[in-house]
Amino acid sequence: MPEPRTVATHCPYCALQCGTRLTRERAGVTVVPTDFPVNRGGLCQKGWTAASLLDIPDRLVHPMVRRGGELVAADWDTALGTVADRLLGLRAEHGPDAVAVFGGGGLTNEKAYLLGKFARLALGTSRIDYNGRFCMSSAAAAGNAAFGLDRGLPFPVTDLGAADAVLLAGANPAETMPPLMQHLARPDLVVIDPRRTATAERAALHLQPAPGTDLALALGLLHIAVVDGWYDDGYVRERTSGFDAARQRAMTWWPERVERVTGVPVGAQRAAVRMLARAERAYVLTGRGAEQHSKGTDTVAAFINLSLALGLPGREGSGYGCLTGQGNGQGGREHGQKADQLPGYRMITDEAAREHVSRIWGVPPETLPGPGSSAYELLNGLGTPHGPRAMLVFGSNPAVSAPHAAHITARLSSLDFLVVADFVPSETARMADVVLPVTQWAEEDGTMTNLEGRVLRRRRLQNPPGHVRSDLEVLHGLARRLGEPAQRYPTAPREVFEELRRASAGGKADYSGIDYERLDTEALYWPCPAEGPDGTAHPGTPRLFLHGFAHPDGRARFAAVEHRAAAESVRAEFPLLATTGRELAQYQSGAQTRRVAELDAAAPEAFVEVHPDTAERAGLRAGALAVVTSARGEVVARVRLVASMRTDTVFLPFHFPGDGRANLLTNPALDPRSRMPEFKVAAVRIGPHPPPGITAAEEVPA
Ligand SMILES: Nc1nc2c(c(=O)[nH]1)N[C@H]1C(S)=C(S)[C@@H](COP(=O)(O)OP(=O)(O)OC[C@H]3O[C@@H](n4cnc5c(=O)[nH]c(N)nc54)[C@H](O)[C@@H]3O)O[C@H]1N2
Ligand SMILES: Nc1nc2c(c(=O)[nH]1)N[C@H]1C(S)=C(S)[C@@H](COP(=O)(O)OP(=O)(O)OC[C@H]3O[C@@H](n4cnc5c(=O)[nH]c(N)nc54)[C@H](O)[C@@H]3O)O[C@H]1N2
Ligand code: SF4
Ligand SMILES: [Mo]
Repeated sequence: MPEPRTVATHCPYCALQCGTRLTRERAGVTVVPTDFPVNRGGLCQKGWTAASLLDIPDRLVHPMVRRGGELVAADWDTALGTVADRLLGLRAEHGPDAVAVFGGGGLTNEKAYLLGKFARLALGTSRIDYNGRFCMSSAAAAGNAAFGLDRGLPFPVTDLGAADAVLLAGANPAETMPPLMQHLARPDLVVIDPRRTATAERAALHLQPAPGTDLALALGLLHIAVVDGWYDDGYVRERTSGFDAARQRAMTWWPERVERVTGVPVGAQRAAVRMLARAERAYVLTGRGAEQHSKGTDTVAAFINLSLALGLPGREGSGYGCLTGQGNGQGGREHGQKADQLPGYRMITDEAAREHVSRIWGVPPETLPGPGSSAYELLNGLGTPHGPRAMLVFGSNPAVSAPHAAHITARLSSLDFLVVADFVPSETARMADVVLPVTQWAEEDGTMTNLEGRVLRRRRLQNPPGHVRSDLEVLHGLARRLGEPAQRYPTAPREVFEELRRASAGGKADYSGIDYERLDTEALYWPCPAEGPDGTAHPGTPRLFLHGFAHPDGRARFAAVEHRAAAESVRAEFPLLATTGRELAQYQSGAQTRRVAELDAAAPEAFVEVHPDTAERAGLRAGALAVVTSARGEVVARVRLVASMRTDTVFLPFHFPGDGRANLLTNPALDPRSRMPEFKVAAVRIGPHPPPGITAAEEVPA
């Protein structure tokens, strides 16, 4: 295919999807930011250096098949033939659910859609889920319950700039979405984070609760709003239901009790409510810090309750939102790679939804399998007597990013057959029996849906190296070899999108009015049905809920939630709480960013943030290696002394492999509704590495 010299596209990484322009120069590809609304000419260090991904030295350029224990180069026919033979064999022996699929929120809408279709039709398996389950599923569950619809931000990011106050609960955008901070320059920020992050540094007020106590804190803030008379009585009566039950729960969370449980002083609690309530326009936003808990759904619900009591959601210039994470974290959850969903954000158990989607797919509705199990449950079942015998991974690196990582790595090893499609030899790819090399962002077309629910074009700048194929071509090739009609799996992204439009029509996430041409010139947010009210093209929906919430009665619902402790508490053996998260220069499991020289230099290894007093008690000094141990495993990380840390808490980023994997510690306790694991709370102890008395030369974590 001819290669354009320059294209307007978007960053390959996070959900902000900053606008960029790529140009091929003699010296290589350059990236410059565009004046796109979310980033307005800004980019973070990852975005600026993204072109390095296009010529990383260990890029996967040909398929590989394991022979005699080693992965060796193979041609596509051999690789795809091997996969099809093994899958057909396992299916014949153990039934269709013997094959599982694990997807990712970095996949384009087209890939996510075709992957869901491939799993249900070509494999006939119910066992498909994706890494978004580890990301914003708690916010999705709480948002659906409260508003009848889940779209990360129900308003454009640029609206934040006009607010007077913004509460950020468990989000650190100064490191995770730096260009977003320009939209938060004007509002007074209230930041809830156990750490004094770069974001907290810029806040008017920083509340520093113990990890896992936000639910008590949010109940306490609602208590103050009610008792001090800050709540919006008219809004509550006209636009919501369930206030009385929620208020009753909050009544038992008086400020002194909240201070005892969370560590947040009464005065700071009052100041936070006052700041939000006095603001003409205000927003409550949650991030992974509030969500990645075994009670993440209830915690988000409690923050939504607060926002409803203050009359924010569905009002111009105010609202509640969740900051989604991955590049297509939003779209990736709408088109059928979630265990319980079909395209258009339809539920797989809904008869009408099955009818609609199966008609588009040209199969009888009863061919569609039912709901499968959630990401962690899926991984936890691999290789067990009734679990999957084989798995295909597209767009995730669970060997590093799944909780209780040593256990999950063992489960991956117990599979009869593992297939990974990736463009780098990730830790998971290196465990595979077949590795399929695929195109990346600048080598493909497609669409992504950003954190605002705005659908964006990803544009191809150049052809891939070597024998690389696109994910769509891989799915096509496999489906054919599994006996599916070839035309059922188009390889042209535009063609897949045209089908996705029809499959999503009438669903909650309706894309039927969107096409590639419109996206070239218009800003389109879903839902965007085929026709507007007056028969003209629908303009899309930048702001949801202004005229009512998505429940049949148009009202938002308070949730009567109660605080509960994290699944694990400190005890003599494990006297500290470990929490985990991100740093600016690394992305997720690090599979991509650890391969970019500038990012690797900026953030080369696992570290643990510790308060100086805690470090002293543990015999640790700055820059030395520590071993952090939980009931599940131990991690080796370099000590950073941070005077603003809570003395009962340590923090580790999860971007590093080997014995620096923070997920060796994390607790896979699941939220009962969202099935989100408790990434943010584990009971641990910390000590020097190697332990005192052993004088081995200091090892650097791998
Ligand atoms: N640099 C970088 N940027 C990224 C990513 C990346 O890997 N690297 N990933 C992208 C993705 S997929 C996502 S999901 C987003 C995530 O974006 P964020 O949600 O901002 O990221 P985290 O660092 O996981 O968590 C945010 C904060 O939660 C705090 N926290 C920990 N425990 C608790 C708690 O119990 N309560 C509260 N209130 N806070 C707590 C942590 O200290 C941390 O500062 O970032 C996206 N952007
Ligand atoms: N301890 C702890 N663990 C966490 C979290 C935490 O806060 N703490 N956060 C969780 C969250 S929010 C998330 S989102 C997950 C993310 O964790 P992962 O799912 O591991 O995410 P990535 O590291 O982005 O892995 C994506 C992989 O897919 C590849 N890839 C990228 N694009 C494509 C594509 O288009 N096609 C194919 N085939 N491959 C592609 C990349 O090269 C990479 O190897 O981690 C979770 N794990
Ligand atoms: S904030 Fe996100 S989208 Fe923007 S440049 Fe950084 S990683 Fe890319
Ligand atoms: Mo995420």
